[in-house]
Amino acid sequence: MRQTWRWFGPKDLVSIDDMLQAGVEGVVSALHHVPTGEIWSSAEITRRQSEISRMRDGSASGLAWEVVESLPVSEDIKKQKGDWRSHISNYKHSLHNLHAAGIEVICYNFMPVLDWTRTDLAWRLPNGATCMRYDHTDFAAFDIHILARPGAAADYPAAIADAASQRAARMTEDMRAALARNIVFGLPGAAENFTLDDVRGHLAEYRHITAERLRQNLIDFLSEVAPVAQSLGMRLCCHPDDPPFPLMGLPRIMSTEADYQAIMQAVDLPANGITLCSGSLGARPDNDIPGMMDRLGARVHFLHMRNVARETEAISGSFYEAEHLGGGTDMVAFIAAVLREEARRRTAGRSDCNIPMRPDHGQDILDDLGRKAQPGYPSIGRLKGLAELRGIMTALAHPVEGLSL
Ligand code: DNO
Repeated sequence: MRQTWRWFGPKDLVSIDDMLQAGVEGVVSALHHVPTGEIWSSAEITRRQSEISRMRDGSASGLAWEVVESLPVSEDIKKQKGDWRSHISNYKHSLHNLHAAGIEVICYNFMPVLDWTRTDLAWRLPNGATCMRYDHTDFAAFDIHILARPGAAADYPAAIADAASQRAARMTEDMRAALARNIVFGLPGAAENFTLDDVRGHLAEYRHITAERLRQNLIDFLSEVAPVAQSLGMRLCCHPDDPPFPLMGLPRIMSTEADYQAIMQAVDLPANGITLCSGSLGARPDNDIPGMMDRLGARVHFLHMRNVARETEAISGSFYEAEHLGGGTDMVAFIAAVLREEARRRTAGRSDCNIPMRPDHGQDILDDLGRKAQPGYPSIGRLKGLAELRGIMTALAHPVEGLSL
């Protein structure tokens, strides 16, 4: 596995030096300032590469931009409206420019309107650390009473809708504003920052888009871009829905193993691949992450390693972001499955037998607290996660374990 780290660019509180000291081998980044749908120019790509290549004192870092997360897919492409055809052609153009710069792995997602979302960005744990949390009742309170989406109450079990009404009635204006901000105003890496009215407008446009339609739109997009990626030797990898269930009445189509299987089969090219995010997928009780790695591994081009603790067995339910080795996913089994896949690739002579992984998210601990880094992306919490994951990787690959890789 290639140990990578997400870097949001020069404004990131984590420096290139910090990443090196954390033992990072490669960098995951994106041109967040380029509006979604526009071409990523060679000049902008080169600028980011040179920012990554230098330490604070100007010496060479030895680090390179290895994974794009994300080259975002526009709402127009997802809905097949407006400028979608020119956005697809711009997407291909960006792929060419990234290829010319030597970058091969491209992550994206196909979540309608909202990218990843949480209701609480700094939930206090008993030890004083904080983490992100998704509370389904709070989300329902937002959906039914703050966004006031017509018909929203019917999308929740009666007990959740009732509890949401009681909670909403007790919320002050400040609490309502904070909840709305957490949910829709864009977490790090999200392609858009929406207002409530923007969201209402988008929801109206999705009224006639069923899950089947959205899946077809993804297939149409991939039928155009995956052959380009394939011919350039690049690997596209779709990030799962986070959380992995429908929100605000919108379809979500990359939430389960069956979802991935359908898309992999529909555009059956190695370049049409997967970002296996154990944290996103792990929020559903019916997703078996090590099993998915075993069964879909040949197409997994990027790994997000993170854990969540589910608070209910319901498919749509509350969860919080646990420590990397805590929570519901068996990380040792997951990492063992990745190592088996890498061994298969080595035997097959594949050049991509070192799959990039990054420690995804982290709890805010120690000096992270009060530092106001990007939500979910503290330096020490992630460093702890990476160190723990690296320990497992090292142990499982060690000959004394007798694991013949
Ligand atoms: C959250 C991230 C997401 C992810 C995009 C991929 O921490 O995993 O922002 O980058 O959904 O397109």
